[in-house]
Amino acid sequence: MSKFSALRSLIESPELTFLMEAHNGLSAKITEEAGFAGIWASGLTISASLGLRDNNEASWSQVLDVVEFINDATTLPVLLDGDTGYGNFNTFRLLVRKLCRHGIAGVCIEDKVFPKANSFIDKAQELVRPDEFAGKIRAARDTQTNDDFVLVARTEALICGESVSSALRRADQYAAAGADAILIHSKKPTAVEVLEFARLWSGEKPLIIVPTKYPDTPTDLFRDAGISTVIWANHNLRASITAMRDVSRRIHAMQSLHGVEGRIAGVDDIFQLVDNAELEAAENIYLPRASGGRNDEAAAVRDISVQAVDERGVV
Ligand code: SPV
Ligand code: MG
Repeated sequence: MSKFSALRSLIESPELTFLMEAHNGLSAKITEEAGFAGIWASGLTISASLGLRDNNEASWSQVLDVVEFINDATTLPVLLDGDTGYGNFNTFRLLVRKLCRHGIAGVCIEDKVFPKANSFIDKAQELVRPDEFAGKIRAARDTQTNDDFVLVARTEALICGESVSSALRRADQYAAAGADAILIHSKKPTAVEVLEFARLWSGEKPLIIVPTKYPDTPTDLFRDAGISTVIWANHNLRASITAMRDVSRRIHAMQSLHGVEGRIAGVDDIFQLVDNAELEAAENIYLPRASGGRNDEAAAVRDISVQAVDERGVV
């Protein structure tokens, strides 16, 4: 099964499915190791791991570079957080063409104005006209070069203070324009808004949620509401920030590694995650066996030179 169809089956499956955040190749590998079936390549965490803000400070081609590393590092399908599509319909269709070429299984775009700000930043955010956003969806559909490429339309209507009915109207338009699924985002501390949205949703297309701000809602409530997919959007990065702060502060304070070794992953763990064993096996296949590699070749050249010198009787 291709990564495109793997993501499509996850999103369309009647079972509740989960996508876990990754922001680089390593976090993608850890996500796969944990047992997840798909990856959310988060705009927030990719930006932050580059030391940038979630305001489109990284260009779309820089994001593409990162998502290629993520995709190459794992067998899991990746849904890229494509923000607003990095501009108008034209930049978005260029992105979609590249994503298809690189085997990235899907993209999610949101109906805010470019450059966007993170949904949880406490300041007014602006939506684009729904017909303009629908045009982006249609442009992507006309551009994708794999039939199973997944296109998720995210409405930020609730984030921008609009009503559930306004969010539903937008979602209807996006579904009609060809989106495969609707992501309904909320920053409320409970799931009330998204559950109300799900109750009133036609069910025509699968629903996706990001429960970052309502983390204590029991997952069964999402299941019972007919949600298709839950995205755990930033938890690998946040966990690594906590761990890196802890070890950095400890080593700085102690001026020593004493007591640190047992608390962190070993160097062997790194070798295992990036699959050093595969390179060793490949060396056995592809490097010349008898010579044992470069050092032996260099030694052979030295032997020949010494022999030549001997024969001239210099030594
Ligand atoms: C992201 O992970 O970048 C998202 C989700 O878009 S949120 O940060 O909640 O907007
Ligand atoms: Mg984002």
